[in-house]
Amino acid sequence: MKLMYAPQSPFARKVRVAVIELGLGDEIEPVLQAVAPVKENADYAANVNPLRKIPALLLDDGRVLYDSTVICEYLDDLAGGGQILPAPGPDRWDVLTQHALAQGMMEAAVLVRYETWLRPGERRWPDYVDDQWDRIESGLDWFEANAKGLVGPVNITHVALGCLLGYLDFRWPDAGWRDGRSRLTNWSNWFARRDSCKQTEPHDP
Ligand SMILES: N[C@@H](CCC(=O)N[C@@H](CS)C(=O)NCC(=O)O)C(=O)O
Repeated sequence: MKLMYAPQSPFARKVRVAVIELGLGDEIEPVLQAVAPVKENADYAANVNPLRKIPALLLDDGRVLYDSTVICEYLDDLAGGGQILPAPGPDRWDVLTQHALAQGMMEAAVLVRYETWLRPGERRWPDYVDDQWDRIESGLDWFEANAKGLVGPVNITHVALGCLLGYLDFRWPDAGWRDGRSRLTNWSNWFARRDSCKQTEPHDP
């Protein structure tokens, strides 16, 4: 299987962390793929993902899977099921909802990145950027208040949250998300010690 990824992408990192946590490293060949809004990428759109986004997983039988959450579900199945996604039951809904929060924060962070790095200066909309940051801050507060629930075997919420926090450190090292959030900081230190985190540190290509 081929994983279309970029080393700075938090969504692609989610899949790369999941691959390592699930012990599937030998089955995946990473393939560097450059994508960005307003970048024409007709081949990729026609043959891989019409949305022109990474990550995408090319299966050996020719099928293509996207997005990161779908790929994580597929990999979880491949690893026997019930590994990073709980089996059906109340826990599953809690994990999926918390994952949706971490995923939404990641989407907000990538929107801020595009708005401040890609969009020409004269067309930027500071209120929009502030609003996205506000969503990220609210999510961080929620995880700080509920950090006790972040224990136990690694699941897809941990993977997404760890990648989001890593992306904040990578793009905005002075943003200070740790300030007043000691429980989330401790949790992040635990996640940072995992091999899956160390082997997938974000960097520009
Ligand atoms: N919901 C998607 C989001 C993926 C995504 O937005 N990836 C970014 C890179 S971090 C991308 O491909 N951006 C290119 C673009 O928006 O044109 C997922 O979970 O995989």
